[in-house]
Amino acid sequence: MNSKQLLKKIIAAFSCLTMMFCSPACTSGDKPQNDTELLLGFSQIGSESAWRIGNTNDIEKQAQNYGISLMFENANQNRENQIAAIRRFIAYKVDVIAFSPIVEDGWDNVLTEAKDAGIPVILVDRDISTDRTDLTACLIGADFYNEGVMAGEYLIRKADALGLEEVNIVEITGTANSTPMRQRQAGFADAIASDGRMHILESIDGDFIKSRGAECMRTLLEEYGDRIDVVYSHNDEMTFGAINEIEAAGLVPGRDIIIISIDGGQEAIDILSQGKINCVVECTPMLGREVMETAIRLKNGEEVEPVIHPQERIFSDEQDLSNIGPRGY
Ligand code: GYE
Repeated sequence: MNSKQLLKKIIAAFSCLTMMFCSPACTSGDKPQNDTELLLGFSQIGSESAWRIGNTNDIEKQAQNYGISLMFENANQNRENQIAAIRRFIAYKVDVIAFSPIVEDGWDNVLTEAKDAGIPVILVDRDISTDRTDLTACLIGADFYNEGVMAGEYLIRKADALGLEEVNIVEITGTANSTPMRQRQAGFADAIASDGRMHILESIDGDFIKSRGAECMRTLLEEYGDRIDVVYSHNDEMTFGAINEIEAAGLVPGRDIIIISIDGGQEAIDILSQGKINCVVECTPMLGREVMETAIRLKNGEEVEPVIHPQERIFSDEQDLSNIGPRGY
């Protein structure tokens, strides 16, 4: 038995064990038909948010559903760990590599190694920046620019509804040089650009992490005090951190300060329903099914779509929020 066969046996045995201990909620109803034997290496960014954990759970669940052996690596928010994981996938001769690049730059070398080894690569969730067009097969992830646009358009409607003449915004951004950070910023800025009432006082890096979101908000409140009309935060975790700080400063989030978030996990929807968040733009982490379908197609040498965006919506205080189903993350 060579090392790849051994690895597949170990992963299969482990999958059986997890299946035995899994609650009924882990098993999904209709099992997809798949006869393709496949070892998929997946490098995840980390566990920084409910979104990320939901994404990991979905990838694991769908790999099991499709009978795909998964070699899963968590990089703990570190690009070098991701590069090392991809090198391990190449050494193990996985059939397909999928990964969510924490930042956009720095991937050319390792992806050239994957290409030379003949292993197709799927970008999941985030994009890379490169002059090469032949290093990856496709991108499966959200349209972050459009999410920013939806956030900006909501704010214009809200300012109209409240009759605001001047709107001072602070922006708490995600991980610097990551695709969602760059595109959520650009989409929002473009959407409000021609509205003379809108002023971005400051954009500050919260790294998609709750504690950083809180720190950023503390700094912003010290600097601008009650001049702040709006917080636009690039993910739910940073929003939660910011809300705690706003309340600690004696202000009422959702009323004294308009709060706009992105992701739409269960906790954010609950807080939206309580009125402490005004708008949440959905970003779905449920990308597992597309990833598995695409990996199978690549293994079989079939063509795949270069970019696949899931459908996304907006939740806000403009709507009846009583019938939003469980979010699953
Ligand atoms: O919004 C955030 C996560 O890349 C879309 O990363 C993802 C973002 C998501 O940590 O919560």
